[in-house]
Amino acid sequence: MVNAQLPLRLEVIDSHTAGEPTRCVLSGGPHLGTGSLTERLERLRRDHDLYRRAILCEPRGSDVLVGAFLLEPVDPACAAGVIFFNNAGYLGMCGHGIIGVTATLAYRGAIEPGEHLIETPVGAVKVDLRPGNQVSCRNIPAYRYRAGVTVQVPGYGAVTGDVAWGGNWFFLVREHSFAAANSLNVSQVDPLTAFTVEIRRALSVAGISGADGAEIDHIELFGAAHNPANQSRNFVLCPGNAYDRSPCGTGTSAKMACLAADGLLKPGQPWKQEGILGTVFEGRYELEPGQSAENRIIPIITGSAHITAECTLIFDPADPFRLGVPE
Ligand code: PYC
Repeated sequence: MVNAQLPLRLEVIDSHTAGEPTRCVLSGGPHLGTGSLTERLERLRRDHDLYRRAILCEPRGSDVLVGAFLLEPVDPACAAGVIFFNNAGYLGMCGHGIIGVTATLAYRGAIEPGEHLIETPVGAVKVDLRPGNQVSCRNIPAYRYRAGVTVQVPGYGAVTGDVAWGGNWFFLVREHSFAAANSLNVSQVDPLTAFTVEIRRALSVAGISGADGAEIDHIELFGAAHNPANQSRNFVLCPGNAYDRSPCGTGTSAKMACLAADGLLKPGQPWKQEGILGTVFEGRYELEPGQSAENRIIPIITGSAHITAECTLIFDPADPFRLGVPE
């Protein structure tokens, strides 16, 4: 780790999507060379992880922030490439983040309303920017990997859920005591976090993973929507133990993949997913030619973002926490 490589200043734009913040790094990030975004992500993780911590961790950032490095895309048809990161590591895709990045590109005058492709390490997504920073994102394919998996969670008992991919790996739980008590409320985030952290630990101990042994790093609980206009409410635990303030774009994608696999949601049918703050992502899905809803779906997630800051991060060489508070 070469600390001298961190610049003195970095330009960022902050936004929030349905309450969940995104910090977009416009320039001055590490030189990651050429190659696919997956290759560049590996270089970032291996050689330049100090950027992630310095930009996102305390005292400059917080556990809640998701970062987005803007990069040159490989495919010239794409408007930008992006690698998402958080206090714990890197994300394949990020639904609220891609909406925030799209709003940021529009704020900078880099894109006009209409359709654009944005490259991520897990594939290109298509965004449709409309007035008011309303963005629909045609996500990468989502699918349910395993249905009805039961895990023994110490202190809580048996918990059953589905394992699904929506751009990140999720364990999705419908039946739990918080649903019965109708308490997917912001006042309950401490017990909800404690419960979901234990579920994630239990999945890891039991060797329950996504495809190819991938870690299930997001846990999603469902309950009744508070607003009858919506279909469901969720609580989502993110990898670094923060909870998603938005309804989680990749989590809503994973949810629709499970509903589609169970025959409970048809192509084109709207799914309004309420998050823990009551904000909403509107989802629907399409099928690729030759695919059935049991295999994989193409989720389309709509939400809107607001720009909250345009600023310069300063990395004072004399600052003992220049690289973030050590974990
Ligand atoms: O919206 O996909 C999402 C997301 C993932 C983690 C935080 N937000």
